[in-house]
Amino acid sequence: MTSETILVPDLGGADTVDVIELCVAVGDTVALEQSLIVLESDKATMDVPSPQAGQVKKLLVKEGDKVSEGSPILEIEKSADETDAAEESAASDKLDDAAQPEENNETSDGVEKVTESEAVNKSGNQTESAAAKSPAVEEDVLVPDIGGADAVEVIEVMAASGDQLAEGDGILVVETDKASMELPAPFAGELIRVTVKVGDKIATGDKIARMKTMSDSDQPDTTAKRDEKTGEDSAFSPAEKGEPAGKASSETDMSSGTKPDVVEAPVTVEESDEPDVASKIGDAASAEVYAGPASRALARELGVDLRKVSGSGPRNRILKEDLHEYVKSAVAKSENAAATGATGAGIPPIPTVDFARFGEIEMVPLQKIHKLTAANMQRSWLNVPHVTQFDEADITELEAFRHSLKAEAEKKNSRLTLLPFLLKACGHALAVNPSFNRSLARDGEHFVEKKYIHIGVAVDTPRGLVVPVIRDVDRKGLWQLTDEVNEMAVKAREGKLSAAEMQGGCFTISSLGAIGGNGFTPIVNAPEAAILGVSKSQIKPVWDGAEFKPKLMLPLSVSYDHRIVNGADCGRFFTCLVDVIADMRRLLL
Ligand code: CAO
Repeated sequence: MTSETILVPDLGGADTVDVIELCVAVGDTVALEQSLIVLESDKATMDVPSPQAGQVKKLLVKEGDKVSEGSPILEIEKSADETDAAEESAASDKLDDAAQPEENNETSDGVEKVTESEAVNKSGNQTESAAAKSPAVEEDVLVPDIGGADAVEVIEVMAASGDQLAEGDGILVVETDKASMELPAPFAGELIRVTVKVGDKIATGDKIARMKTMSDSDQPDTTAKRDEKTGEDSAFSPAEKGEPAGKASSETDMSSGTKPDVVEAPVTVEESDEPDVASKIGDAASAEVYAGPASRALARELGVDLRKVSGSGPRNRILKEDLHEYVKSAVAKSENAAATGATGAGIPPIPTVDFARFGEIEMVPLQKIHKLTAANMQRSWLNVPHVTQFDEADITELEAFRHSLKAEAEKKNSRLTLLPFLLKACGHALAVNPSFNRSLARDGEHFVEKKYIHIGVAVDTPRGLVVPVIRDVDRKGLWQLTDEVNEMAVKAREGKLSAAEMQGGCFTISSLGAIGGNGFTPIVNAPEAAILGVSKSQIKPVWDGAEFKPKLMLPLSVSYDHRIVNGADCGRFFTCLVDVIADMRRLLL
């Protein structure tokens, strides 16, 4: 095993650059071409990939350091395989050299070496020929040498038909697995059309656009335009050196012969009236995306749209930390929205309306109880597959019985309403139909069947809706239930209920009987299995088999969680309930 010091490669003309990111630490095992550090000049970044596999022995730079070509970056201890391969390769190079001492245009890995003039000719991005162009000559713009990458993906189209481009202005942004780069206009002129779209794969020599050259007098002030866009010249920008984009990569030769990743410049997507271009670049027109290959790779992995991320690096460069922050805050936002019921996950939000446009409005703040109710309702509505069944109970005899007890209740300083009777009837129906006294276990594998019967009662208060729970309903007599309901209703209206008094319910009764209505569909108070809605009783003609008789009928509705109980279960529960309400003597059976 041998150690090797990795040096800063050719920086494409930049004197000194900043080390802005260390991608590895001492002891890390790195693969060939794995990013070691990220360098940055005034407006471009570059990953330096490892020229060999091995283990990082020593870091010779830290973030914030200034380095230049040839500066030592780190020491790598080559793996045994690497060392053997390198020795074999060196031996074979010696043999090859002996056979072909000169004019060898290929590197040992078969990549063609391209000289500057050859690159210009091959790429078709002939800056020199553009300079000599006569006015208004149309010419295809081809993909320049992109540093050995087979095919790269077009990720952004930056210019639109009719744009007047200065030499070096970006037309496209392309991306490989590890790097992205702008493909610039090879000469100043008018962009006639872009012939590729986002998602296309393109390679060196492919046509990407057609441009019309301009006479010297028509040429925009390139320097001024460049300054406006990025602040100043890029030390890394191949276009500004009169070279095809990506040439810095193709010509950069590290000590090992491995090329650094393609230079990356900030990408400015400008607004355009051109509809096809607008759709290509998405809604975030004019957004600036300035991120290194490592951040871009992470963004892809996390599924983050970089245009939505604010960069905290120099000149707003998007760092990996920014992506982590973005994801963290997105998760928090969505959880918060779900908790307050503002919007459900994946549910399209209700459009915002400027109500004041239509008349006078007042902003009434939500109390905590409103927020909690909204969140609970939303959670239940979204999670529980609701079904509601309706029926009517004949309460003629029950009401007669209740009224007969009124005087007795008054003596007890109590108020006997219909509700304690309904509690008693529900307690019985739940005991007889235990599937209604279940909840779904969190593991999704079990029902939790409760051996107690605690029933919540929805109470309308000036602050909002609360649901105190009456415990062991099946074991309590009517007078005790009456007292407890009255006491809970008073506490609820005075805002004196404790949290414990609102917990542990198995089933809920929501009575709007004193208020009115023929029927309604109550929302299950999840994780309970069902809820009873009580509406206003009315005298109705009921056929008894021989004649119509006036009966006091109580409209009832039962909403249930169809994951816990099915329609037949509800039919049985409901029949049991209606029967016992109609004749309370059944409680004795
Ligand atoms: N049909 C016709 N009249 C009825 C009735 C019904 N189903 N239920 C009650 N009444 C009338 C009767 O006249 C009764 O007086 P008498 O006992 O003297 O006959 C009177 O209303 C009693 O009403 P109440 O509201 O004082 O007492 P209650 O026990 O019926 O109800 C409570 C108590 C706390 C449930 C109720 O006050 C309440 O807050 N209900 C609202 C619940 C609610 O908001 N549900 C909706 C939840 S989802 O938004």
